[in-house]
Amino acid sequence: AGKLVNVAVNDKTGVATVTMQRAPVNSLNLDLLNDLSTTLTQLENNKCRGMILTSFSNSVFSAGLDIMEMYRPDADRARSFWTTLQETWIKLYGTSFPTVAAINGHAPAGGCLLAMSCEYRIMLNNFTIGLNETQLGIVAPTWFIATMKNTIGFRQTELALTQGKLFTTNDAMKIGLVDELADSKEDALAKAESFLSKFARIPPMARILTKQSVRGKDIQDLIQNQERDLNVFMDTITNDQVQKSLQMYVEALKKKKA
Ligand code: CO8
Repeated sequence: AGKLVNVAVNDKTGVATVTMQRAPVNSLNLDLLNDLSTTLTQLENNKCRGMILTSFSNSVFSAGLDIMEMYRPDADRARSFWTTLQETWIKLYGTSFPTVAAINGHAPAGGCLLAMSCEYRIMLNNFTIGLNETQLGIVAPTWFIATMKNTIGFRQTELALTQGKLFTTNDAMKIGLVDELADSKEDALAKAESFLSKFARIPPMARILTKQSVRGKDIQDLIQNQERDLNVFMDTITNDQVQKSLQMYVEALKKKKA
């Protein structure tokens, strides 16, 4: 992989634990996305049996997209940033191996997207998760929305997205955004292994084709509209009003500390 992602493979089960490790909050910049994307390709090539996605941090799973990639951006870098995000999602959403997110901290926006792109979510108590884009003055991309609809349904998605709602672990559990609770990271990892072990008894080809059949349409939608989606992103982040919102958001994040 790369230095921002650690991959540990369990020799007995063939399950890979993929740990994002970009301090302090795993915000998804171009480098972390590149490492995630490369990792997914490597796991695919090495016939991985299952993947657990988690974080090095004990308070943040991922803070979502790195706002600094969108704030006063360099156009070329912003284009490759967004293209890499699209490609990472296309790979993660469509992996041939089963995937679980062990959400051991907050998972706003892009962090929630990563978690929802896995097939199963186990979350520790007292954290938050959701697509809060509208709170930042931006509209969640169509494929973020599709991923959420596929996870919690149309009604809950509409309610959550229009408010930019971040759910507590318990509330996320109630609406099915999270499948299982865990008391600690160790507990979450054990529960993830247990979920993945169910597939030992399922014919792999039937499992893979079923997953493709369930998720394929939304992946194809993005592949067919990749350029248009990139242009929407570029138009959004070069909009003055959006830049003002991002500036206020960046300042609020910094002020929180003082
Ligand atoms: N990007 C860049 N830097 C960040 C981000 C981020 N997303 N989140 C936090 N940081 C920085 C903080 O500014 C702070 O920096 P510094 O140390 O220089 O002051 C440092 O990371 C640590 O942050 P906190 O002190 O806030 O850490 P906490 O542990 O107290 O809180 C949280 C962690 C809860 C994750 C909190 O940092 C937070 O809420 N972050 C913002 C999360 C967020 O709203 N992300 C949205 C990103 S947008 C996105 O993912 C989708 C955009 C889609 C674009 C579509 C366009 C068309």
